[in-house]
Amino acid sequence: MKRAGIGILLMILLLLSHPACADTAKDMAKNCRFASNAGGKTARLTDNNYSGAFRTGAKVGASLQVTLPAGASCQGISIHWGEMSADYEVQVAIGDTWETVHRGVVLYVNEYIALGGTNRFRIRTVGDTKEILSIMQLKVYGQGTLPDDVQQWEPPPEKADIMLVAAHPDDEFIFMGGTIPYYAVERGYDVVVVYMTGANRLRLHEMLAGLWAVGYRHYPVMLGFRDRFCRGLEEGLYYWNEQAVVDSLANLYRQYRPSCVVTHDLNGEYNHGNHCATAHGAVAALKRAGDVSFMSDYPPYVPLKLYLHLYEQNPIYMDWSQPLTAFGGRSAIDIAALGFSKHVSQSRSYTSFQGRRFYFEVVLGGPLDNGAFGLYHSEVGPDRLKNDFMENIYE
Ligand SMILES: [Ca+2]
Ligand SMILES: [Zn+2]
Repeated sequence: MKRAGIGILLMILLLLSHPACADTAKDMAKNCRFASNAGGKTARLTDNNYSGAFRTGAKVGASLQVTLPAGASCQGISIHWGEMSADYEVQVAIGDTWETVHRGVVLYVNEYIALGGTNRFRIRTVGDTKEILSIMQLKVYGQGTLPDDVQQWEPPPEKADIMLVAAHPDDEFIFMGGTIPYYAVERGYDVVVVYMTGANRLRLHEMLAGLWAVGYRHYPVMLGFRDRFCRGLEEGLYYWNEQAVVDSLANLYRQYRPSCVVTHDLNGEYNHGNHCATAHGAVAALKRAGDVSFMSDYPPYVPLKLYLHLYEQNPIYMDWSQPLTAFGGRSAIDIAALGFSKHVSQSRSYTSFQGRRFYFEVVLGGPLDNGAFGLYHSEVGPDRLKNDFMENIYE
């Protein structure tokens, strides 16, 4: 008994001294002092709200200066950008001068920048034109292990094993179920996630939080079509412009050379015109991408397979309920539901479908079963196992 007690004590001491058990870095933004040289509501930087951004007036070198509490030091910051088109730089204070640690365009809507331990820094626009600095939320991390939800995005893979084409943020989970956690994380395939719409800032930040939560690390591709509810294919293609839809998807096929494409139901899931246009565009783009007379920056390429959600010919079934090693035994559907839970503004939203109220949620089964797909196009023969988007693909 005594021995065990000492053993446990030793173990606790060992755990305490082990760097992996170091404290989680805290967000100190609320305790910082903010100073802008061009106005803007600095309270919006820390209100955990994505409907209004801190936004300066237009100024050459518009800047936000951040001073930490005395004695505190910041290892890095997360910037959740508002609408920002200007180049920017982040500088840390060294005595009376400023040293630039990062400079560039806004690549990702949510960026982490390491500052290496500083008490005072500033974020400013660069160039000799009047620009606006716009930030939705700022996180200022002290020392310790960065929390898991600090997003550090990587560019999309150069070549995709799977390209998932969703109309809107949240469709990737509601209708494509466990595709992202299962293929990108559990099986380690290169997955490119494409959204037809660009979405507003709030939806954009929710989308990134959702992708990050399921372990996806590549920044998604957004085509910027307008999110607008309309009924059916005809309206859907009219609002988005059919040729623009097909050309932009054909371009992406050529650029990322996906072995397999996974997208919406031809009937728009519940006849939503944006979903119809996405599915039909993805199908029509097969031909366009392979057409030598279609000019783009990349050579012709045709994806080997294309799956449509709910397509009744050549059906396959993805049972997302299997336990996954990468997620400690949790299933792809559980993880997809976790991703969807980050879409806070969409929770409890619903549509009417087949005379019934259909709540948007991530569950297997039901009339819009996110495990049910069909093989629309294949250059590698028919599926036999009918449970794997990557069946017959060996490259
Ligand atoms: Ca805010
Ligand atoms: Zn949608």
